[in-house]
Amino acid sequence: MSHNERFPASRYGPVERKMAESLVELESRILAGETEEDCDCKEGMFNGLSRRGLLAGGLAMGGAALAGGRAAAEAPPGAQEYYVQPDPTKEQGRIILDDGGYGSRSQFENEVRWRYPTASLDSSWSMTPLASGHGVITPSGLHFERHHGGIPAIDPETHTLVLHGMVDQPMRFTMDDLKRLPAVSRLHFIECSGNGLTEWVEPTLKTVQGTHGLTSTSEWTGVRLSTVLEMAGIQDSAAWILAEGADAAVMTRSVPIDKAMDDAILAYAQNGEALRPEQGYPLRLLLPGYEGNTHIKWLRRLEVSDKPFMTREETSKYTDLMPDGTARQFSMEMDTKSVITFPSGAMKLPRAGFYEITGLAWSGRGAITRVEVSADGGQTWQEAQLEGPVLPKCHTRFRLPWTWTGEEAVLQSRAVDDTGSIQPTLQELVEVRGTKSVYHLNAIQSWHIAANGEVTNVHA
Ligand SMILES: Nc1nc2c(c(=O)[nH]1)N[C@H]1C(S)=C(S)[C@@H](COP(=O)(O)O)O[C@H]1N2
Ligand SMILES: [Mo]
Repeated sequence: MSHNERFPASRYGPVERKMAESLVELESRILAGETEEDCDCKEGMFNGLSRRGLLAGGLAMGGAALAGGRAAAEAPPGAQEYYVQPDPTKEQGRIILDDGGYGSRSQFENEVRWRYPTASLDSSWSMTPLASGHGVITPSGLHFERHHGGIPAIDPETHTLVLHGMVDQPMRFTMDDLKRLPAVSRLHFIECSGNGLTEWVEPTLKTVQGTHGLTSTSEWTGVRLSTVLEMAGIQDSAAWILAEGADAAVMTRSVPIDKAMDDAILAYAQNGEALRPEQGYPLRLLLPGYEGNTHIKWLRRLEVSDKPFMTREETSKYTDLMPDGTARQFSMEMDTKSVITFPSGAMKLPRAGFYEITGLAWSGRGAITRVEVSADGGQTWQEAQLEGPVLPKCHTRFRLPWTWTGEEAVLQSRAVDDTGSIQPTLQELVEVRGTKSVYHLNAIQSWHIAANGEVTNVHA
């Protein structure tokens, strides 16, 4: 199928199409790297990146992975190359704090985020390698990214958050002011509503990193937004609040005041340490379950109002054109969704026999109550086991023991949340949403297992 049919102009604007096309190219280049002669993973289930594939990925990232004096580039990003003892019981291991005291991952682990190869390096995405993840927490260094104007370096000593508009007492907070207030720590996913946008018309990207990698989960720590709103005193007619970032994009979104008073967090920490710069250091807005775009990073201003602000990101962008020509606006809550991460696209099952099928399920409206798995393309379903604790608006790990007979199979997962919302098939979703929008694809994902064990992305 040509890219024009795959990304038809009725659904994809020129920007989305270009982005989707280049992502397809990038993924195939990275996968091609794996077949180079230095790859020892051809027969492996997980089809990890070869070092060469990694370099290709690194170059696509604008050489970033090669910068910083690591000329030899022996160890993968985030790792250091150490001497490997032939028998580690016969000599001392390396000395403590050799790495300066922060630590690094094993030199044998090499998964990295992929960047959507957009035209510019500062307005871009990167995607979480979901296939190699464990449990529900995304390592901070692998959290997906979406930046509209690059990643600013902000000094927390001078950064402030201004709160004004329809409040009794306008306020300005330093980071120290915020850190004195009562804090909460919560696990929540963030998902970009563009996650899966290449997949509407035909199965397009080959890996789960490509099809689903714009969602990640962290433990976020910060002050509840309701705490500072109560301090400032919001006026009776207050209904919306504008959040503004301090990046070059000056990203702005309007948030309903009920959400702001409910579970919104002014987050300054992620997975037990300060936010990563990529995630909005020193301060970001966390709106559990809402589409990623609303989680304003590098947060510097909040303005309370009686109406939404109709910013660019909630009018020309992040709206969904419906079949009747009207647009859904403020489609905030991320829909119930799940995906099998093992086995998933571009892997190869070595032989028939036992495997544990596993994946992630999540809903922006509440907690996952049930995930069912099918191995026959949706004809029969079996309930998977949910790994507890099952938290609201958070990735939930599911598992199901499976014996592969060695015959062709189509694996699918279908999630249900505690509002009763059931993950739809792609056909059901298109019947409701039509063919004119690219955001909010939460359809059931299908992975085809061929008789030789190869796993591919299909529409079933
Ligand atoms: N200031 C600012 N906030 C922002 C953005 C941005 O470009 N600038 N991108 C948004 C989008 S579209 C998404 S999906 C999330 C991504 O958050 P992450 O990069 O931490 O994964 O941040 C949102 N917040
Ligand atoms: Mo996004």
